[in-house]
Amino acid sequence: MSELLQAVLDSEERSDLRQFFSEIRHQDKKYLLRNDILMSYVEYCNKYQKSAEFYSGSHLGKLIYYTQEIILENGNLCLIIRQKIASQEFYRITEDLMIEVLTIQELLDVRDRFVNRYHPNEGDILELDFGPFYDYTPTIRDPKNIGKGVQYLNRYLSSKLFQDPRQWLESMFNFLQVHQYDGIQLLINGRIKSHQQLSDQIKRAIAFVGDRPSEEPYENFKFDLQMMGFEPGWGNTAGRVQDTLSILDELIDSPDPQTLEAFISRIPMIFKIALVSSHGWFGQEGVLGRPDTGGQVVYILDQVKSLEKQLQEDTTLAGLDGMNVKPKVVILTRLIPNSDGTLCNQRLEKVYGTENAWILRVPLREFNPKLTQNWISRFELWPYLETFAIDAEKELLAELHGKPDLIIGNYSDGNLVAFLLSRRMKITQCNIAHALEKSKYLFSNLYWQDLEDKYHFSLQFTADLIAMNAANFVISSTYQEIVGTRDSVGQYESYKSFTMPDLYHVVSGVELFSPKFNVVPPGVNESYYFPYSRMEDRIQSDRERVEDLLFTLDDPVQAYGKLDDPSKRPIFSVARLDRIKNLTGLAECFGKSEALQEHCNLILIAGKLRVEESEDNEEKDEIVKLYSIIDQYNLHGKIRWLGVRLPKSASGEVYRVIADRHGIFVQPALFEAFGLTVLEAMISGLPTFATQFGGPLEIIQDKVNGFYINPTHLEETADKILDFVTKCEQNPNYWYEISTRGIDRVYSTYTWKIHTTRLLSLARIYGFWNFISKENREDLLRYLEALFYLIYRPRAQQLLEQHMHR
Ligand code: UDP
Ligand code: LCN
Repeated sequence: MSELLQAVLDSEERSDLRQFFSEIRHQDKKYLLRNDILMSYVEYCNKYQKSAEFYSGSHLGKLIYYTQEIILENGNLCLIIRQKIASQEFYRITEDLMIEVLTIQELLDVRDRFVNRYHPNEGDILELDFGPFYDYTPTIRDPKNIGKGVQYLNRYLSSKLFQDPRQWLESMFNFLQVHQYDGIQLLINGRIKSHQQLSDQIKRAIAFVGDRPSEEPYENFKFDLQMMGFEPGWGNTAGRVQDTLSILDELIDSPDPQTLEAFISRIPMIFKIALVSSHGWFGQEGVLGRPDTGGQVVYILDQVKSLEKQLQEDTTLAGLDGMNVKPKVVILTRLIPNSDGTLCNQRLEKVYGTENAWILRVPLREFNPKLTQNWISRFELWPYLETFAIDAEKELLAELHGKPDLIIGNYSDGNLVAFLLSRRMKITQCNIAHALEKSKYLFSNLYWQDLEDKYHFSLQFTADLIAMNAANFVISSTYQEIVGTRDSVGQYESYKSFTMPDLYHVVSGVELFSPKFNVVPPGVNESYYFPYSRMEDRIQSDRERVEDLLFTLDDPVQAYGKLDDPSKRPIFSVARLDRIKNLTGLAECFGKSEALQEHCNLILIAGKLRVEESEDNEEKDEIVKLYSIIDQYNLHGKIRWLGVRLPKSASGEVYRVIADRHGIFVQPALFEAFGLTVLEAMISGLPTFATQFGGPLEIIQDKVNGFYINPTHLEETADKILDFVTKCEQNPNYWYEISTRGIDRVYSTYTWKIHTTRLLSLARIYGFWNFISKENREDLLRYLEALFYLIYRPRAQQLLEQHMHR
């Protein structure tokens, strides 16, 4: 039993526990989430005049802190306690404090009963359990190492592999033989016939290149190497070839995981990459701002540019330039015939600033042209994905002249397509979620049937389970995306167990300790976003135009609000007008603090100004709300609301112009999976205040290079900002200090260069281990296929029927 629970029971706090539970029993709420539990506890402590020491220092206080949920059932309480990251315990506690440990199955039944969806007489419900498939694969033990999968895998597998040197050499020899580019053999040829010979020839070749000037180009001695059994791929100069061969030589003689990683990272095995973002509305201009795009599009475009560059660099270093090797990256998305003036109806579009990166658009089959000719929300796309994958495969093969070496899925729908494609083509699959809806929408699984018409979560969560289990590796932007924090459940963690009443129970949905999870955060586009102080790279006329737009321009089409005093320090934010982005919360926070209004103006860039311009209900509500907050707090003269969506070049200048005026950036989202705007603001030099719920918690180090805010506590947030502003007024250096440290933080940790180097190294290493260990995942993949055909597909077809009648 939970040590904490036991400690409470064994101490005099036992009566407090009984009393507290009795208070809970008398509440109206029967399903309490963490926030409700904490609030009830505060009320309890106030009512019974408990000391501050008791509130947080007692066993009970700690127990409450770790209790994620309480469900009331027939006077009993079911507690879900998460005392450790990624691990939960379940208890039923009766009125007289009898305690029973619940199994996950029992807990899921409790939840079903709570929503009146428990029908034991009609037979058992389908249980999904991925646990057994992970029984034979290595798993990380310490939760703090979750997300460092590849390091762990390397250590684990190398120690196994190196135990049998003969076998190890044999495997390496086989691995070196398989690499080709467009049918041309790389690395070694048939002259090297065995692993013993490989080892001898490596030493010969090292001696041979060692006698040559280090800078001598590979082309000069390539035929000599070929005679010894070595094909292109080892390096572009004598020095580089010698280096690579020496690493391999060392690896053969005294293998260790670091040397192995260093060697595999040099192997030319990735030339063609496909990225899938199927729900689309994917383009380079005019596409941001639909409810479902935004960061995902920005992320992928920047990632692709950086990937292409990295692949080119790697190819050059490997000495393959002479072979006319041209890496290619393709973003696969849907073609949308009615594309609203964007290029989303164009089959192929080159990615700006690249040589060989493309957006490839494949249309959905025309089931009901009224729908399929148009943009379709990501929540409705499910019926089209299977046929999309079939059609896309042909197009991809044609476009890439063969199979990609790596396929990267984005978001739930793109990851499902990536699964289907990599299953058909047998290639390494990487998943990127950006955000998982399951934790974004409260009770989305428990009430899925009520939400189905609007959201189709039964399809989305099934797709998620399939894709995340199928992926060879998963990239997350943060640690907490996988397993949360001490007090909050991670996005992937929320798939560990859950009920979809009447559909299935998931008793083990994902192995969070699997080395497939790797934290690889994104970067920021450094040609658009750079520090305000780099005046030499800024264009004076752009700067003036942006200044005018932000502070003075009188144009009702673009801007609402005229500032009484445009010289006040600007508080700035930019986001889509989603409820969850909470720009209205920021306006209210500003409205509530007259002191803040005395010192600052509030500048918001929020896409639209008028309800008529929006097709999205959430957005419409937010527009109405923002106007009413401005009126309610009489913010006229103190706020500017810009209804524009700026091109990137201008948006970079916006942050810098705010920084010129020693302004600050606030990201007030109720939850933010990662938060690219936080990086953009910080690299521009803006002291940043960002939500403590989600990714920003890892990007920012509180009070060092930015600040956390709790966007649900408006007064507290206003005070934090005011405190900073007052400090800066007393000591202008303070602003510079935070600004500089923010810039440093981004350059040291969040660049695309770091991201892609890591990503490609992961792809190579997972590819290597798949080859070497012949990891047998066929049983898992068959199980996933069964899920796809037996659960996903019939539901997708049902939805398609509905679409046909629209
Ligand atoms: N963005 C923009 N114009 C806007 C709003 C947002 O260019 O009016 C960009 C913003 O600069 C950032 C991205 O869209 O690059 C939003 O990404 P983020 O991760 O902050 O949030 P998401 O929209 O993906 O939830
Ligand atoms: C989606 C989100 O919601 C953001 O938090 C991320 O920054 C963005 O995607 C890019 O990954």
